Amino acid sequence: MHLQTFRAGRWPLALLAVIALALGACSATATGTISGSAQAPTPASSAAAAADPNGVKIADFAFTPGTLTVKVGSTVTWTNSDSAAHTVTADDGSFDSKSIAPGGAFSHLMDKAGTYAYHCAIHSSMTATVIVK
Ligand SMILES: [Cu+2]
Repeated sequence: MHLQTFRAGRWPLALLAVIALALGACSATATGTISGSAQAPTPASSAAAAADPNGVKIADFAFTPGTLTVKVGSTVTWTNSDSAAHTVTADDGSFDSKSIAPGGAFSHLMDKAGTYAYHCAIHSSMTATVIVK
């Protein structure tokens, strides 16, 4: 008598557990669908952050920009994105990077106003200018 009552009381609990599991599975699926569609394409902000106003890119045997204007006290960084080694050599000898390997970089502090023409000592056709104001 007592055992039968005990067992009868257990069954609804088991059913509730099954229902709860089923509901849990349903809500989990719904949540997954929502978060999946909420993954909107994120704007490529890294491209804007990579733009250095005092940077010169070396690529395709050329300095870009060909003329860079910076303020006195700026550090200019040349990045060699080419497949060949290059140099950043001031025509007046005020700075010289020596050979910059592909993927390498060279920085120089522009602490005096002036117009600095420079070239690549390896490839004489590569010329550019930094104007320091
Ligand atoms: Cu070069």
